[in-house]
Amino acid sequence: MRYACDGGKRLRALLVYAAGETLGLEAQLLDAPASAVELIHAYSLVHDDLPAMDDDDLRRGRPTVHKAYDEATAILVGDALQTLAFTVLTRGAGLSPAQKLGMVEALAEASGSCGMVGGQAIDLQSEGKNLSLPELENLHIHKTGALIRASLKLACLASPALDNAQADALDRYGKCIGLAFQIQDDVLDIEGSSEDLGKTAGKDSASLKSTYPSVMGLPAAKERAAELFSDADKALSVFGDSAAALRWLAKHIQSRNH
Ligand code: GRG
Repeated sequence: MRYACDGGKRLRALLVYAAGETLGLEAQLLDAPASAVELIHAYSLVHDDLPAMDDDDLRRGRPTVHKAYDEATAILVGDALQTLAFTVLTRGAGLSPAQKLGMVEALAEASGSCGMVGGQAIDLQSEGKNLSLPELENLHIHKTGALIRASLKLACLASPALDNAQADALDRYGKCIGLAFQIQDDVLDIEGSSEDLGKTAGKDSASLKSTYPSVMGLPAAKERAAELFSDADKALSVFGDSAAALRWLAKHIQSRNH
């Protein structure tokens, strides 16, 4: 489990903390939700890499968990990381029982069949098919976007005085960032210096998947990502300077090369 959690950009945790800063929350309140969302993310990567799914040999520049250990261990590691996420949430310091319950519900919803797992199922069913743009967008809204969006929601749930305009703005930012992140991931697979570039070389599943560049062409995919980053920035206008960390994160994601 420690091996699976090593490394990574910690993007989802950073989103929780940055949204918390925007809402004027103490960082300590966000330790549990930030850890929980990263644990779910780590579990999803371990299972996504399994031979029955994407069958990848490398993750974060090292052998995947089933390569470093074995397949049965990787399944159990994913299972245990997932349940640990909810244990961590229930023990969140400074959060009321109602806040913890809300967070458990939000994270479960985003991770399960209506969120990330649902997206992964659509992804598996889509292999070898040419998806339309709305179909591809729907896949990624669930597979990658749901957890990114949940990161913002977890921060909202830690706030005692949140108004609807703030909640809507953070949700819009999360939606835009989630999709833009995925488009950029597809673009980096083609032209970036991704640390995992080539990890799927020779694996059938990688070449059978629709991507933003394959569906709309590389220039249009880059344009769509830029548009989404700009929409994310606009969504933050209600916060003024207090959203500086979220603006910085969006810029950082936009300029990443892995
Ligand atoms: C197996 C239930 C289940 C779900 C898997 C999220 C997911 C669903 C699979 C990941 C597949 C993948 C590589 C998608 C591309 C975009 C993405 C989510 C990349 C990994 O996230 P990063 O870049 O990873 O935030 P790090 O390593 O930085 O944490």
